[in-house]
Amino acid sequence: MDHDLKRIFDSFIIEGTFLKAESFGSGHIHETFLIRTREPDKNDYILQKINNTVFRNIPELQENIERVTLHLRKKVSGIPGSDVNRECLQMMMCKDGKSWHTDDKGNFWRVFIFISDHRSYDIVDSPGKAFEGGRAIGRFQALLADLPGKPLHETIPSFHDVEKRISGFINTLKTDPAGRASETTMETDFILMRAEEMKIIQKLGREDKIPVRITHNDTKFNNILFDQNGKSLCIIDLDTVMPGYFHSDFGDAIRTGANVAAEDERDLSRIKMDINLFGAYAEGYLREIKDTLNNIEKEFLAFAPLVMTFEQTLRFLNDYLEGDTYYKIHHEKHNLQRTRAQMTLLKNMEEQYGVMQGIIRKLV
Ligand code: ADP
Ligand code: GN1
Ligand code: MG
Repeated sequence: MDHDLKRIFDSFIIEGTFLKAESFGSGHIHETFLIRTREPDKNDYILQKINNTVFRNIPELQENIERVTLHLRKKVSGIPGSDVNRECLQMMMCKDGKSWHTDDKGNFWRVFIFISDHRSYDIVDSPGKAFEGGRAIGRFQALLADLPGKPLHETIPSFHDVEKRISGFINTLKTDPAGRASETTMETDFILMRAEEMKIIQKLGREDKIPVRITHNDTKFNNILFDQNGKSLCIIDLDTVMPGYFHSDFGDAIRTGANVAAEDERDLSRIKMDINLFGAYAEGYLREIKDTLNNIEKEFLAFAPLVMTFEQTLRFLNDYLEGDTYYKIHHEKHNLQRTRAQMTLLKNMEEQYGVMQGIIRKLV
C-alpha cells in the first residue's frame, strides 16, 4: 500500500483502534478506504484521500461539509424516531482541531463514521427503492433550505453550468490535447446538435425564473445509502453541496437511478430508462418538496434528466479528449465507453420525454 493508513488514521480523534484497511466503494473521485477497528463495540470508519485536483480549496470544501453535517444532525435529531448516527454523516476531527489531515506528501485526508450494514445501488432494481431514493433527496433539500449563515462556498466553480461546459468542450476540441478528437466525430456531432436546447436551465436561472437553492449536485443514486429493508438512510458525498438548481439533483438521480443498465454499459442494446422507476422516483421526490417548487421549476422538471445526461455525456467525452485527467478509469477507452452509454441513455429519454412530462404534470 502506498500510504501509511494507520498513521494517518491515528491523527484523528477516534474511539477504537486500527485493525485493518480495505479499498471501498465505486466512487470516481476520491480514494476511499474502510477502516475496521479492533473492538467489536466501536464504530468502523471511512478514510478518504481527498482528490485535490478536483477540489482545489480544501479548507473551504471541509468548512462546507462541517456546516452541512452539523445542520442536518440538528434537524434530524428533532425528528421523532430518527437515528442520527445512521441518518447523518459524521466527520471526525483531527488532534490539531481541523477536520482534515495533511500527510508528509501533501495529500489531504478525512474520516467519517462508517454507516454499517447499508446497501447502495449502482443499478436500481425496484420502483420501491426509486421512490425511497426520491424521498431521501427531497427531504435532504428540504432540510437544507434553512441552513443559517453565509452562502456555501462553490467547491467546483460553475459545476453544472452547461453553457460553460459547452464552451469548455469546444475549446478542448480545438486544442485536442491528447490527439483524440478525430476518433470521436460521431460523439462530438451528437453533443453539438443538442447544445442549444440543453442551455435552458441556465437561461431560466439567469432570467430569475428559477431560484438558486442549496442542492447536493452529485445525486448519483449510489450516493444514497439504504438499510437492509430498502428504506433510505443517509445521503453521502457532500463535497458539492452548494448553491444550485433543483433540476440538477432531480436530473442526475434519474440519470443514474432509472437506467436499467450500468452507467458505462458496453452493450448499448441493454441501456434504457425504465419509465416506472422514473415515475416512482418523481413521486417520492415530489411528495417531500412539491410545495416548495415554483411553476417554472415544475414545468422543466421532466427535462432535467435529459439535461443532466447530456452534461454527463459531454463531461465523459471531454475527459477522454483531455487524456483522462478527471475521472478514475479502469481501462484505456473507459471514458469513451461511458460517453457512448450516456448518449444511448439520452436518446432513449428523448423518445420517452412526452410520457415523462405527462407523469410530472399529474404529480404536481
Ligand atoms: P466519491 O466522490 O469518490 O464517489 P464518496 O464520498 O461517494 O466518494 O465515497 C465513495 C464510496 O464510499 C461511496 O459510494 C460509499 O460506498 C462509501 N462511503 C462513503 N462514505 C460512507 C459512510 N459514511 N458510510 C458508509 N459508506 C460510505
Ligand atoms: C462523480 O463522486 P462520484 O463518483 O459520486 C462526479 C459526478 C459525476 C459522476 C459520474 C465531484 O461522482 O459529478 O456525475 O462521477 N463527481 C464530481 O459517474 O465530479
Ligand atoms: Mg460518490
